[in-house]
Amino acid sequence: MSKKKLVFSGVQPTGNLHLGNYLGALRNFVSLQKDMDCIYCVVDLHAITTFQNPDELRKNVFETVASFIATGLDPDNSIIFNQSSVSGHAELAWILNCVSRIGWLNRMTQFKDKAGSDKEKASVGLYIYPNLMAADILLYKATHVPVGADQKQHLELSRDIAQKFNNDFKCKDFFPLPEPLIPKNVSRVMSLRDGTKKMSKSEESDYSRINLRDTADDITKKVKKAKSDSEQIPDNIKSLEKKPEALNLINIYSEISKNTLDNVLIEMSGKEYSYLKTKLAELLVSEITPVGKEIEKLLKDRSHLEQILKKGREKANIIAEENLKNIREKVGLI
Ligand code: AQP
Repeated sequence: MSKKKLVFSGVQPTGNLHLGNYLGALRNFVSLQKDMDCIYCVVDLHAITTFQNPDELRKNVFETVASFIATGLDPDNSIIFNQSSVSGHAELAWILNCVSRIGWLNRMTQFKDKAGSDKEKASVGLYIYPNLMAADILLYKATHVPVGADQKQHLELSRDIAQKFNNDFKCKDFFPLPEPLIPKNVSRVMSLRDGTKKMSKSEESDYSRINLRDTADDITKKVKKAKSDSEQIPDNIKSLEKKPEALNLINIYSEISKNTLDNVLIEMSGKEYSYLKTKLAELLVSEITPVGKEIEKLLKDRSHLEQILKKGREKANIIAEENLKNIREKVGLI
């Protein structure tokens, strides 16, 4: 690790990665590798904040690594590993549990969303999840964190925790305050069935999302069935404000075609959504299905994926141990 800026980000191994993960995170991860040192982590400790079947979890860890590689992450260039294999994450999380404030956690909207109406029954892990996320980032003193907009609040909390640690232990600038790197246009890819909810692995209906492993047929069918609008496509974005599903399709099309929203509206205005859907499905098939095929190929060689994780874990552990030594000293732990 030589360059000054350091990127850290994680993805939960909770199932098939989807277009939201791809546009909100993975595509960004890949482009950052060129200019910065990057650490990409399969965050299995985050995954178990909600119950995971152990066999499924193991399978999903490998699938997430395969998805990283298939989208273009280079294990010789970036550090790729699974969170639980570097024990420093859990150790620093404990220290940060003692720095973070209950009032701060009470404001986290993701906990409210994920815990649902019966918060008393949610795991303690789910509640303190943002402290573990802060530990993930600060363990490496990462300066930049590429995430989707859904993680912005957690990242702000990580900054608050870093700042409080630096103040409490009188070590100004010890932890850098990590900057979020949030994609501008599609920071939040929405469900194809309900444009007010984000596209998510845990959403019950598979028709709500495009998975990276979907076949061309699946993708075409899902796009065709996606909710849109009965009116023609307007020539301005304001008219789409109350039509979240239609806006979502336009946003995805703009991102996948690498065209601005204004240009997309010039191209599409006055046309039916079925026209947009046909074009969108074609683009998605050509961008996503090669990734899916690569994932399938990589999954056939488990030992190769294990090697990637092993190499990543060793490199991550060196940085983590070095930083932890200083952290323990600051806190007064012997
Ligand atoms: N819909 C989305 N739009 C944009 N970005 C997204 N991300 C996730 N969903 C979208 C970004 O992908 C990265 C990895 O996310 P994650 O899988 O670790 O956790 P998540 O945000 O909780 O994703 P899911 O799909 O909703 O998982 P489940 O259903 O298991 O909770 C993050 O950078 C995230 O912002």
